[in-house]
Amino acid sequence: MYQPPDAGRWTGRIDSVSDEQAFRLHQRIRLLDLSQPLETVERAAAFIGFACDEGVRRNQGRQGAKEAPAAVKAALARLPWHLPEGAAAYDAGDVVCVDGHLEQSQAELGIAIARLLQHNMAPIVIGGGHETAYGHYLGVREALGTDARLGILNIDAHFDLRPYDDGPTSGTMFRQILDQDERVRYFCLGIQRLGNTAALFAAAETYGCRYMLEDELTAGPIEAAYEQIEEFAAHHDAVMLTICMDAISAAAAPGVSAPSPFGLAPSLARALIRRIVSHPKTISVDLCEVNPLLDEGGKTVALAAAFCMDALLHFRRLQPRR
Ligand SMILES: [Mn+2]
Repeated sequence: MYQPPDAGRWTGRIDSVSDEQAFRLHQRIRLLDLSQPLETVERAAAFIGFACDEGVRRNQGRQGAKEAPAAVKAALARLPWHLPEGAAAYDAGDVVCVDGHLEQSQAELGIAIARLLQHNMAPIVIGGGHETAYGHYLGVREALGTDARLGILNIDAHFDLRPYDDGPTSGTMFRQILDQDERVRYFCLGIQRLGNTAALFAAAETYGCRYMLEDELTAGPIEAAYEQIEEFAAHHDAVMLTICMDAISAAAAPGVSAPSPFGLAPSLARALIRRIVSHPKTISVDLCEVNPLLDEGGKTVALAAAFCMDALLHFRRLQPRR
């Protein structure tokens, strides 16, 4: 289920072969094969793909998100390199889902993410349907140990708190996590009133979820969101961020399973991502639900790549020591 990184994905325009100021990500990316022994590194992040949309299929959504890791990495490759001196970015390959074995592939993703964290690398997970977030959680919990208080921040139009009596899907992850782990709290940013039934709002209440609606965020000021994020992080030992691209306005992100006509403006989501990723307690990020097959002119993929690059540039652990 694990595929080592493919050097062939990291290609693009070359302005100079010697002037590092002119380099793009494809000229600086390092390949990391997780089937080999790893070294602990300083100031590094690693992209890992989760080529899976079995959860979307089970959730009766529109499939295609399994194509996102390849598409988003190809778009990332072309972006300019702006990391500070001494910081490194790796491509750690992809975990794929074979024959609909969602649960096994989520477990495999968890193992990969735990290894990255244990070797001091900040994971940037490129989903996949939002079921990616469950594998992401498994890896984070494994690396943290059972006692740590983990805060999950989700930028999403949906709670993803559906019952999973018939098995996990792309709409059940946070209910699964909250049912099994009393050391987790969940905060969702960008919820759409029309994207969730009254039963799901009731489930959010029952599970003690904190949330901010999209219209509340859009009305601003953004400092109100920053304050809530800060207060949430203060109650936890570590924070993981998960980004569901359907939280973004359908005008900017049409390439998703469930587009949101009134989704967040990209610049507002970017501000939230920067704020969360630069928080010292944030250890790991995923970005999910990009569907290249439904995209228009590649704009959802380009936006996803920009968000991933923003995460890379804002991780506290990649900054120079002061
Ligand atoms: Mn979601």
